[in-house]
Amino acid sequence: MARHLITSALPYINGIKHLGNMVGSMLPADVYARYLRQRGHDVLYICATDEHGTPAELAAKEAGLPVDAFCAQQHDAQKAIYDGFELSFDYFGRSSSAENRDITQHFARRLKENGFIEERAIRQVYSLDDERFLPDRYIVGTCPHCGYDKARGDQCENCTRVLDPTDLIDARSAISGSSRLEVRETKHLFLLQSKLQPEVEGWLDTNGSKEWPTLASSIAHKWLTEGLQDRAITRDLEWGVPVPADVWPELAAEGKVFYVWFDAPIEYIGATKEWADVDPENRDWKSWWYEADDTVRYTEFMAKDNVPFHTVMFPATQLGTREPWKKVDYVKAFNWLNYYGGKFSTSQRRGVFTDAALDLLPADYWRYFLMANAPESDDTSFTWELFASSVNKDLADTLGNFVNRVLSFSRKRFGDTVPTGREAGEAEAKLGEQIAELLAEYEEHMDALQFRKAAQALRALWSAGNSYLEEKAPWLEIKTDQDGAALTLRTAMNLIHLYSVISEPFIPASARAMREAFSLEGDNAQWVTADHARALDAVPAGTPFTVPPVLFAKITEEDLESYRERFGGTEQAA
Ligand code: B3M
Ligand code: ZN
Repeated sequence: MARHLITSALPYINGIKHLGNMVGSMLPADVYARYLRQRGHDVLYICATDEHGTPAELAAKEAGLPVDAFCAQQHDAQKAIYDGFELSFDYFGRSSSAENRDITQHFARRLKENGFIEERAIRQVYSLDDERFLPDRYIVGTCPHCGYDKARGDQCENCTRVLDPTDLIDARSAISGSSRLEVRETKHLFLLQSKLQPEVEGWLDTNGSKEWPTLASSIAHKWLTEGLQDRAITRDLEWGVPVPADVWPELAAEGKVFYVWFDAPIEYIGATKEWADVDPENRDWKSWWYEADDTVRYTEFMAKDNVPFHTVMFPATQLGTREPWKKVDYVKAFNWLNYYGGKFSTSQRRGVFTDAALDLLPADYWRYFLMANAPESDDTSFTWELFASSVNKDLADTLGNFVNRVLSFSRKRFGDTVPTGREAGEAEAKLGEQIAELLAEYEEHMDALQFRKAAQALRALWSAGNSYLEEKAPWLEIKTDQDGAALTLRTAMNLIHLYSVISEPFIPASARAMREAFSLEGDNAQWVTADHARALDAVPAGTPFTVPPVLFAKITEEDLESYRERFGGTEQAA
């Protein structure tokens, strides 16, 4: 048994997330966490809302709320949606917590003591029309590297290069659009990443970044090849982790706070402490993060634009403390999920948002579709047509129909306990072999965090049940061989139980409904061994069962029509 620390990139507080955000971080992390728990590992899955920074301040202003009240409200709103998606966080914290403030300040103190933070006077962009300093991401312009014309002052969304606002061509304020910008002098703290570069490189090379998916390791190496720049880690904002006055009295008096990307990754630790502070007697945050031994394996989930911060900047921050903080072992990064080939857009509300998705259909439909089509090796597109066909074919026809058909037929012919019938024969032995093989394949992909392939293997397991049923055709068998039909149905019911266990990471609610059809002791969700799977005997003859309501309703042509109308389809593609 290993200890698995899992984090997914912290959803930003400024609004409800779309399905692209969901599939690029939280959902795969949840699937992985559930799988590992079922296999008996000690799992700690931590996430939180990322609450600091300019977008939070601006969104609060727009909502007419003080920023702390806005964040509290939005945190609850996001949390309710994630509960709806059955994300099984061990803790869902807030980067504005006291825990994160303390740990962030601690990090800054240590970095300063070790010579990795320096105070520098910088010239910063001030917008005359907005009457304020403009944070990097509120300056937009053309990327000098790729020519993208909506690049932000901190990073180009198109080529993922990290930028400085002064790099931008034709810079203007993202708030007012004004280009009456002037540069004024002000003091800020800088993280001396250039000094930490060799250590970060050393760490990356010795810590198995070679096993990471290419997407993560290539972005990390590209960043290092370009050379790490020292980076300002403070901002002139009202909302954020204050610069500690004991170390930097002048900056603290000016009200400077840390840059959101400085405190956000530290919140992975902060939220773990929030989790522990709920029940300090029984929960220990330090053993996961500080001097953690080899039994702790740390996996991070994120979309590709977040990779540089996690593979380079956060490790640099950790290394610079000269303290034994746990660093990431495996980075699972995702490409974009598009909406009909164009971008999902939070600001333009283009695409499907997580709240609307849950209003429309149960979480399992989304969970399954998103994971089966996860943008792992490439960007993928959400279309309603693809979604409907995946739900109808895989969930409704292959899995749901199997469950209902087997249980209803058996009840009709043999009553409401699992029928006894004959001993398993050749067909069952063959099925058992096939199931054991497919299960091994499924496990291999799950262990490798290859979710599309895992979903494929899962589908193959569901299909194997259908083939067996078609081959044995108990509805015909029963006419001449009662015991044979009973055996077939008993075997099929054991498949249903097996499916309920192995489908749990993807579709937890439906898996529960399937399992609860059988009156067995305990919850029986623990993973099945190959032998167990081969024997197909978890549900003995005589076990009472019920027929659950239809597991997955099909999406009809009319449904499709109405979704396309409500959410917009191809015509809006950018
Ligand atoms: N909040 C994701 C984003 O807003 C960012 C992730 C932080 S993870 C430490 O793009
Ligand atoms: Zn670019």
